[in-house]
Amino acid sequence: MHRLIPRAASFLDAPPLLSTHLPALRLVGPLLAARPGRNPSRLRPPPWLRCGGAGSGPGARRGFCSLDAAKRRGDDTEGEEQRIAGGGESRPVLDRRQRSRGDVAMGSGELLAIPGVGPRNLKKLVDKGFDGVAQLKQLYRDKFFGKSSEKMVEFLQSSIGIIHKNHAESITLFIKESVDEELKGTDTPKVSNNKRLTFCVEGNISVGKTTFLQRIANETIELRDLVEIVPEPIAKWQDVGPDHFNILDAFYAEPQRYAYTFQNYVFVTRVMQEKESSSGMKPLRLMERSVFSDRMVFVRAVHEANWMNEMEISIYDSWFDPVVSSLPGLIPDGFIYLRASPDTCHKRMMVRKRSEEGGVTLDYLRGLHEKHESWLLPSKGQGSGVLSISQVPVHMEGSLPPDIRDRVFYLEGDHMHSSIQKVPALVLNCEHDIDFNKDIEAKRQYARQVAEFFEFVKKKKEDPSAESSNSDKSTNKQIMLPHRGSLWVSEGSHLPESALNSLNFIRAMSSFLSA
Ligand code: TTP
Repeated sequence: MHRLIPRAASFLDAPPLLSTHLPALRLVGPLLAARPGRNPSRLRPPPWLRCGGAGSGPGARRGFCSLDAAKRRGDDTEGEEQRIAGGGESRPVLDRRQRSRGDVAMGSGELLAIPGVGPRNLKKLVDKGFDGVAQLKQLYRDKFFGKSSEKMVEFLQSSIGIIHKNHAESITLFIKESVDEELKGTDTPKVSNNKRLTFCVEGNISVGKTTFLQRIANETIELRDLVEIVPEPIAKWQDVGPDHFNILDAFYAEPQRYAYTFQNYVFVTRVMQEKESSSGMKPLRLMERSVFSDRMVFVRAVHEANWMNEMEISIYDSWFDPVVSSLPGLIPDGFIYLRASPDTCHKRMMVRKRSEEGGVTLDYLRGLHEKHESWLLPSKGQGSGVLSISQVPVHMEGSLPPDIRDRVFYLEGDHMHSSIQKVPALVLNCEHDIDFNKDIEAKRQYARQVAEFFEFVKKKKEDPSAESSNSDKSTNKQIMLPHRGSLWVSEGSHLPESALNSLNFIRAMSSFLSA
């Protein structure tokens, strides 16, 4: 949204030297990848440039159209040693493969079809007992299914001895896609769906949720194979029915008239979207917003502004609870709160200039900010009206990686919606603008933290008993009381700004560029 940067994105993981040549690389990516000495993983073209039609196997889906191309990439990955001395050219792929088959176990020849496996890596794999693709797939299923690809990459490097990270990445991707393909044809989707986790990305208007999802979740090795992204259905709000009504626009033009209608439609589109995205294969589903931000933030705001009257809020609440309770897919396993000041969000909103939002004031954003804060951040207020959020239980803290230890909170309290009691929330500081094209490290740090949070939540889910037996060890236990019309409110004072500053999770992010 704001600050959307032209999508040369998949190259962003390339080292700076390469990234200075992005346009050229994008145009000739596949050709370059077929040349010896190039690094195919880094030069992989973005998804929209990949070839789709040539075959349906994993090799074909990897972006270079055919198994031959995939083989070329594998060849290429150990390209230096394959060059004909002095000539700077490669031998035909088959020559090399035929020769190498003589050197290693016959059954392992199929491993050479994996991009990233040339004679040297083949030998290393065989030496470690991986005689064929089947063993690698088994390894993936046993140890890495549902985890970040990075884990298998690390394993291939540290335990098998594959030196180049891009080789390990290529092998991982190939094996992962092969297994995913196989699972599609079996009844295992159910299994993987059970294991699948859903996180919702929250934050004020214009904070950067869409950018976060596109640039961080979609384009980093830590996350891209792991997550399926479900963007907010704004397009549906802008184009309703055969007459193409724009209900977002109608709401902002006449909020009193359309607040209820709009919030109702927002909810309906989320339900439809949840259904549409529910059969995905990837272990992590990242959704932009949730029915809970609708309720905890926007419905509260429009009610406070008297744009929704008592009757309307009562009607909303009368169906909200029962519908949410009957649709477990709407309830996330975790929240990721992108946090920035209302001023920053306002500036970003001005830059992006979404036509419907011309009348959205800084004050309105301040109100939304407060509501996000009281919902997703720890609060130290006392007495009535205090939203309860706790630090993670002491015994769980140890399993939180240091990077995110201070930024994970549990939502809980007597009047928190029962469906999201104890759901953890990761708070990420998004106050500073990041140039995602330049600050690759910042981008990867975001991705790493999300991946770590994902691992943490996954572990927690696998061992829920440990948590419940220790839930009394949570700290900061407080109660949030309902306000008129059973709206959730928080009147408690929040943690002091100095404490929140400790949420500055990327100190290294000093090189942010301003807008
Ligand atoms: P956001 O959901 O905040 O989406 P965004 O595109 O602003 O996010 P970002 O820039 O961070 O990627 O809001 C979309 C628009 O819809 C915005 O004008 C606020 C409005 N809206 C409501 O009025 N009520 C709601 O319940 C929701 C979810 C959005």
